[in-house]
Amino acid sequence: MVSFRSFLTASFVLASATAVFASPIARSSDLSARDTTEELGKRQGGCTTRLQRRAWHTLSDAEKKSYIDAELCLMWRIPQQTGLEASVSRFDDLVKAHQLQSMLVHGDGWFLPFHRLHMHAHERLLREECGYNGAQPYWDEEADAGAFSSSAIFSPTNGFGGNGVGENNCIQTGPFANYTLHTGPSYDNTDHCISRQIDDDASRGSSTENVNACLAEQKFATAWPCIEGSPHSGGHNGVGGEMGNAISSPGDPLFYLHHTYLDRVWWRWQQQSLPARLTDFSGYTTQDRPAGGWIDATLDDELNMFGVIANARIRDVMDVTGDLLCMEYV
Ligand SMILES: [Cu+2]
Repeated sequence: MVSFRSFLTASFVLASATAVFASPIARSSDLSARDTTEELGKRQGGCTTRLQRRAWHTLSDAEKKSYIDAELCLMWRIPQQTGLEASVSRFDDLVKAHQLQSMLVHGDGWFLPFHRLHMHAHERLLREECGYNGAQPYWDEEADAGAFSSSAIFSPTNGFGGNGVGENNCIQTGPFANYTLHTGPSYDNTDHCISRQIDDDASRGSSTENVNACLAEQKFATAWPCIEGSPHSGGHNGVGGEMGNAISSPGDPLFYLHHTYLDRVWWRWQQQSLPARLTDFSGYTTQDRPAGGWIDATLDDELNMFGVIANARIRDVMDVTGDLLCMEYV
């Protein structure tokens, strides 16, 4: 099994900034309409209409365009709201919430719940701050495993742009070419491009065979390391570049389609035994052993969103059809 360690140590070539962040970001007057999750839950009175998350390749061209346009809005039009160091845009806010606690939300029990909430945060910002009407799509990586380089998801016209080129592997086609990241690589805050270095061999990690092996696990205790192993590494290292960086990988917008694919694997696993798997949760709270000894993660642990959206407890994200997430995979 490819471990998180190999993902963590995936080489990253520091990209020098070739484009200036020339965003005309201005404070948007409708940002005050953003509510905490508690307020939203009260107002909506629970989950009535589930958002339907679909595979990217099943979206119409118009649906793909509306998703990409909303992502560009988060990147270029909506200013940061968290006050976190080096964050300029709302897109940066999401990258920071991952970067700042990378050692807490990988390689331990919090891995799947945190990324589930992080995907929800991204979906919510797209909808509430950038007028997106759809749900967060996922990348059906099983269909592309072993052949990422020929996937339509890298289309320059209907997708996320192509592979990186040149010394720094900066992407130079598609909607996100010439975007300057302010957070990363790794723990640095250095202006750099979105880089990719597609690796078809590494992308085999996302194969149906590997996903099925995780679905066959009987307990969360063994299911989460399986999901974080091959399927997780397959997407990150198969795309490479920024995506190959365990700490700052949310800097590539593909991150959100990759982790939504992984979240769907977890939900498929949970669905095999409901309601039991809505409360099957375990693992430690950290990747490395704290000086005082390991601490068991619990359903009452609070997931830190660093002010991007309200924090949530793990028990609130266990059921994707619950009041907070209110969605389904179709
Ligand atoms: Cu992550």
